[in-house]
Amino acid sequence: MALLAGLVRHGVTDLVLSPGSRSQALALAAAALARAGQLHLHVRIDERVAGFTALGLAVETGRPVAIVCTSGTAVANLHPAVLEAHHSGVPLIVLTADRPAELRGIGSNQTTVQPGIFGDLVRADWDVPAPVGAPDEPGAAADVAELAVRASADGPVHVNLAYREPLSGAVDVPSDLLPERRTGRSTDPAALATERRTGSTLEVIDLHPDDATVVIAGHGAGARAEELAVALGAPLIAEVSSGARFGRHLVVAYRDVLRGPHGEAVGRAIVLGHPTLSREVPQLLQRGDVEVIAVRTPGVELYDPGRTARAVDDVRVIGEPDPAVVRRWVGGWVAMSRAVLESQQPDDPAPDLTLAVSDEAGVRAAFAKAELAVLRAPIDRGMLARALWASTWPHDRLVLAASRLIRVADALVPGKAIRVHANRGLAGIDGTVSTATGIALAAARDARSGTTRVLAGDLALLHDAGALLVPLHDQLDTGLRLHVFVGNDRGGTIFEELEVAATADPDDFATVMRTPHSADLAALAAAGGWAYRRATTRAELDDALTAPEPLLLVEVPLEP
Ligand SMILES: Cc1ncc(C[n+]2csc(CCOP(=O)(O)OP(=O)(O)O)c2C)c(N)n1
Ligand SMILES: [Mg+2]
Repeated sequence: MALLAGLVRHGVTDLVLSPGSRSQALALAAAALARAGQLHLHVRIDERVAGFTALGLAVETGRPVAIVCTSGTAVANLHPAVLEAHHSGVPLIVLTADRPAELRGIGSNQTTVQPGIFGDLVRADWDVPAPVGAPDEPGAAADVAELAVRASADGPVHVNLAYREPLSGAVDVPSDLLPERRTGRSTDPAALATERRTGSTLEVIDLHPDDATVVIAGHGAGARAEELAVALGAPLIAEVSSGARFGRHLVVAYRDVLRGPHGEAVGRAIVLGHPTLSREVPQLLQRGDVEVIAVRTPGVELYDPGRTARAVDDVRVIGEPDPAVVRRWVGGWVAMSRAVLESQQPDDPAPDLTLAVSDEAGVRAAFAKAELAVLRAPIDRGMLARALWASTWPHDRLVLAASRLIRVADALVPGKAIRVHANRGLAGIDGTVSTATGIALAAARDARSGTTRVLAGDLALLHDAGALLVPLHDQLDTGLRLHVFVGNDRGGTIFEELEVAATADPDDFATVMRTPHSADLAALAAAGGWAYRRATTRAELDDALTAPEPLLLVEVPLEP
C-alpha cells in the first residue's frame, strides 16, 4: 500500500493489473485505492494485453501508468509493451511480484530470474527485498515510488518486489490520501517532453530560412514540426501519426515528390520524431549532399540512417522567410503533391445537387443512379483509410495498426489536426487493440470525448484477439467507445509488396508469409461481447462510421 500510495501521490492515476497469487498484496491495495477514488483500476487476464493497455493509457494521459503482475511467465508477457515503451519513450512503471531471496534459485514453483529481465530496455530497475515489518518500511516504499515515477519520465522502469508468506493482510488507504488527489491532465506528450528537458543544457541551433530545407516529421514529432516548417519556409513531410500532419506546408504525396526534381533540390533536412513509413525518407537522409539536423525526443533513440545527423534539442529560426521564395519552394512541392494525388485517385466528384431537383425526370433519375453507384461501390484500401480519416475529429482518436493500411493512409490522407496513434517504436502488429483500449479508456474521461477508432489488418486484429475480452467494469462504468475497423484480406498482404512475393514459390509464400485463414470475425466479436457489422459498400461503411454501439467490430472485406 505504501508503494502504490506513493505512486498516486506522485501523479500516477491509472494501474493495470493481471491477477496472481504472489502479487495479491499489490492487487488488493490497488483495489482499495480504486474504491477510495484515488486510482483508475483496470484488470486484464493476459499480461500482454495489460501491458499494451497501460501503454495506451500512458500515451493518452501523458502520465506514467503502473502495471502489476505475478511472478514467472507473467512478467515476460509484459516484454512487448516494455519494448515499445522503450523505443517510443512512453512512461510505464512495471511492478512484478517475486519470491524472496531464500526461495530463488532452488527450483521453487513459478520462480525465474526476474531482476534485470528487461535488460537495458528500462530506464531504471530495483529489486526490492520482502518486507519484514520494520517501522521505517513504508518510508522506504514511498521513496521507491518517487524514484520510479521520476525515472519513468521518458520510458519504462521495473520494480521487482519480493513477497514472503503471508502474502497479504488487511489494507487501509492512508488517511493523507483520502482528500482528493492531485488532478489536472497533461495530455500533450510534447509539453511533457519540454518539461523534462528543462534543467539540462539545451543545444539549440540557429537557422535562417532558405529554399533548400525540408522538415520531416516522423511518428511522435508533434505540432512543433509544422511550426518549424512555416517559420523556415520549408515543405513539411509529416507522417500520418506524427501529430504534425496539417497546415499549408504539408506535402501529402511526399514519396513521389522526393523522387522528382524537388527532392533532388533538397540541401538540408530537419528531422523530428521517428519516421518509419517510407523508403524515400531514409534515402534522402543518407544522401551525401543533404545536411541532416535531428531534433532529439527525450528517451527516444535519434533517427539517423546516414549516421551524419547533427543532434540538437531545438531549432531557433532567425528572420522571416521571403514570401516569394516560399511560394516557389513550398508551393512547388505542394502543387506537385496535389497533381500526384489527383492522378492516382480522383476525388469523388462533388455531387451537383441542383440535378437532384431538376425539372426533368431523366436528369433526376441519372443523378440518383450516379449517387447509388457511389454508395454501392465496393470498398478498397484507399477508400477505407480516407473514410476513417474523414470521420475523425479533434475529440476522437484514431489508432493505426502496423498493417498495410497505415502505409496506404500515410500516402494519401489530407492534412487534419487530429490525434492519431500508432505503435511505431517497433511497429509490431501485436497489442494494437489493447493499446487502443487504453487510449479510449483515458479519452472517455473527458466529457466531450468522441470515439476511438482503430484501423487494422486482419492479422493485427487476430494477434490481439485477447484484447476483445474487455471486462464488464470497463464496458459499463467508463463511457468507453471503441470501434475497430478491420480490413480483412485474409492474411498479411503487406508482404505482397515485397520482392519475395515475386521470387518465392507462390504456395510456400502463402504458407509461411501471407498465412491465409478463415477466421470468423463475427463469432470473435460475439465471444467478447462486441457488436459486429460487416461493411462491403461505401453506404455500409458510412453507416458504421456513425454507429452508436460502444464496442464495435466492423469487418471490411478487401481484395487480397
Ligand atoms: C509482433 C509482430 N510479428 C510479426 C510482424 C511482422 N508483420 C508485419 S505486417 C504483418 C502482417 C500484417 O497483416 P495484416 O494485419 O492482415 O495487414 P495487411 O498487411 O494484410 O494489411 C506481419 C506478420 C510484426 N510487425 N510484429
Ligand atoms: Mg491482412
